[in-house]
Amino acid sequence: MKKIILSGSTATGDLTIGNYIGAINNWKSLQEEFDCLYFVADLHALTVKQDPEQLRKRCLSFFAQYLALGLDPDKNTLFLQSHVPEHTELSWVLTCLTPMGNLNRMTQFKDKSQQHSKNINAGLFTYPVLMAADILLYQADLIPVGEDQKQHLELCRDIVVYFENHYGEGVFKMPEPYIGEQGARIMSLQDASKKMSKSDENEKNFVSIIDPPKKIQKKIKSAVTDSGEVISYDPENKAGLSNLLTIYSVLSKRTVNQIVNDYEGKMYGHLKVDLAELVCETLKPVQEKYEDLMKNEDHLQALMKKGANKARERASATLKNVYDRIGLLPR
Ligand code: ATP
Ligand code: LTN
Repeated sequence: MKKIILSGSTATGDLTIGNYIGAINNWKSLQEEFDCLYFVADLHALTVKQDPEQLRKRCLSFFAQYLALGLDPDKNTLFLQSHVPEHTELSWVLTCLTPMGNLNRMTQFKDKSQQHSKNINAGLFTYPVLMAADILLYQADLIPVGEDQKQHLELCRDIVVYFENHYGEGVFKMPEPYIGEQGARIMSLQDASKKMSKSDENEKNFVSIIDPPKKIQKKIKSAVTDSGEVISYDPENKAGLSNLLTIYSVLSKRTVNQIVNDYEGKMYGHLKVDLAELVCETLKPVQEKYEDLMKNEDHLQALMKKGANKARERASATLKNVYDRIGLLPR
């Protein structure tokens, strides 16, 4: 039996090369060895204000980008979170087991409620419980998530313990974080002290997967670096430059040292021009596939439906067990 992997990305903003390098590219490499479920977390997106028309478009676009980036719908279960109603059903059960105190400690809640101080809704607070439901429904063994999501995964593990203390064992599997080989964290292009984030208000901070080449060139060219002249990897003193070197290294599959050697005696500008070209080259086939996919919405809908059906089969089995265990009558 293959181990089960599950992960998702919230449907906010535009998928970036940070998401690609830090998440989706790794998801892709796992699809041969594991039983993988990847979804678009559209329900999680509702914790911030959304324009309905934009959200609809974005969900379709994210799904198409998953495919274009190489996630194979035959090898993986690819779906939209809202297409599997068991997520919200289990989420309610888990909400009733989760102490407020645990949620109060979540740093993402604290950060996001500062960012969205006019819309601190209850969903923002219970976000991690829905995430726990996402994971536990599928008996997932391993969860590839970035640093920022580790605390949520820890909470999910706590919830399993709370459930088992009250209702006994055997309903959920205890999930573990999956730490990939290259856990590269890509930083913002204008401020390398914070991570590249897809819902950043300033689009100069990130390169989106579907940015046209001209835009990519412009953004990389205007990436903030120090005023030095020697190309070297030094995240502390040359954070901006080091971030560009990291991106270069991951996309070219060469070590940072090799790249630094190649650029000996050259200026930052050279590196930027070459990096922009590399990013455009890497994204070119992805963008072509994406354009193709977006032309045929019916096909995308059909793939979504197929994925959701596959997911529901598994999710409903877990939910049935849960309802039975907690004393709800069969329907
Ligand atoms: P948002 O800005 O909307 O909060 P995000 O860019 O942080 O979004 P998520 O949806 O939270 O993206 O994350 C999707 C996946 O991408 C997660 O596994 C996360 O760890 C990874 N990821 C996000 N940003 C980066 C980054 N800059 N570098 C590496 N990995 C990243
Ligand atoms: N909160 C996650 C997205 C997400 C997720 C999940 C990741 C929602 N549910 C379940 C892993 C497993 C994020 O990365 N922002």
